[in-house]
Amino acid sequence: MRRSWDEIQLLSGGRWNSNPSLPQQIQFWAHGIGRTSVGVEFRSGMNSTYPAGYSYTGFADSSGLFEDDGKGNRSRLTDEEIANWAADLIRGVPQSNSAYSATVPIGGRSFFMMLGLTKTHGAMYMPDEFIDRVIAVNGIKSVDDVLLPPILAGDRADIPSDANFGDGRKTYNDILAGGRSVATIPDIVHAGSQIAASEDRLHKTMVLAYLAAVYEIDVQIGKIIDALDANPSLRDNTIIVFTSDHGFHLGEKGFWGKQTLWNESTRVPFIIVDPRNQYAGSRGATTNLPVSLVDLYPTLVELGGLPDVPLASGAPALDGLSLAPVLRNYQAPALRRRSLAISSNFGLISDRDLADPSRRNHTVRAEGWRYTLSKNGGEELYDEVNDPNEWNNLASHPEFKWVKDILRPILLERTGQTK
Ligand SMILES: [Ca+2]
Repeated sequence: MRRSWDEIQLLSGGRWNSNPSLPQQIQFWAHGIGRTSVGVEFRSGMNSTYPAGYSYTGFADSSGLFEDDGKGNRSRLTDEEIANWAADLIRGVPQSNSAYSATVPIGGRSFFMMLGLTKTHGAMYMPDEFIDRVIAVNGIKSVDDVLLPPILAGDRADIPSDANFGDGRKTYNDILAGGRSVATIPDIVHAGSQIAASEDRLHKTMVLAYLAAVYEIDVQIGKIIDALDANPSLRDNTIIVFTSDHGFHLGEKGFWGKQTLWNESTRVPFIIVDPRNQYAGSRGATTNLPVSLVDLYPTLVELGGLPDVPLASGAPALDGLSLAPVLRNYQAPALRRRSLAISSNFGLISDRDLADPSRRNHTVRAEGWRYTLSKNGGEELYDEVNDPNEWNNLASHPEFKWVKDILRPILLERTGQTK
């Protein structure tokens, strides 16, 4: 089994929130932005762990809630605080009077800034202006006009009983706590993670709130990008990465939430912008290459021109692959045969075994296929080209055994799964 910086969260100690320390390479890069002895601040709306020796100055409210006096005055969202802080720093505005911390304006040397925005995390409780904007832009007259994602009745009939989703009830509770659009929520909470067809209107309301949260994020990112564009010394040489830690079901497979091993949950936004990139053919392009968040670190090391990743004596190589070749040529022929994305979850909360990494559900996404193996040996196989909704589980079809024969050993080797 290979273990590396980027798989620590998956494999060490059975703890799923043990984020690894920022690698030394990036620490070096980060020098100069902050005011601590190490030199970086983490600004996040989430109460996450952070490397020893770093200052965490995130905002205490991880819920994203806000106060509104009903007269057009509201407190700023966590995301707005973070984006404003970042934009000011990029503009060179001195931060000594900041309510949160004093920081040194960046400029004149390399820097690494990591910003964690809270939305689209629950609660799905958004200021009216964001909801109203989504309604206006999409020409929606009422919540009944909201489009729902494609959902196949009985979709889960062909998957193993022990697969594949996490426990979604907390998400519903978050929504409940949020108020606004779901104040009159019916039985959906009691239905656990399932969305019943009769609850169409509630479902559409939830999707609308989610879209408003997406729009809110878009606004904050716009502020940061505008600040970068206005700073000539940073605009043309600052690498931007936008990503997330997971995707989200908006009802697909009867599920609202995260922590499944299907596309809706395992896929993340993943945008890399390197304004120095001279290969214009890749600019704005997208690729179907399966990539993974473990690729981010080697990618940043290469794009930043940092020395190769130092590994302790006897340590295995990193699992991630630098995606710099994709920026140079988005078809990245050299990467195609090697790139895989592996995701894991614990399954239902009542059936979790946090002490044993081999007792989790794992999935591997290769180009064109997904193969999933549950901790009890249940299998799923999807043809991602002809069945992008992952509706037809092909794991028991003899004609696709050849796919399993390729992907199953890879999944076993990379995850320590034994069944
Ligand atoms: Ca199905």
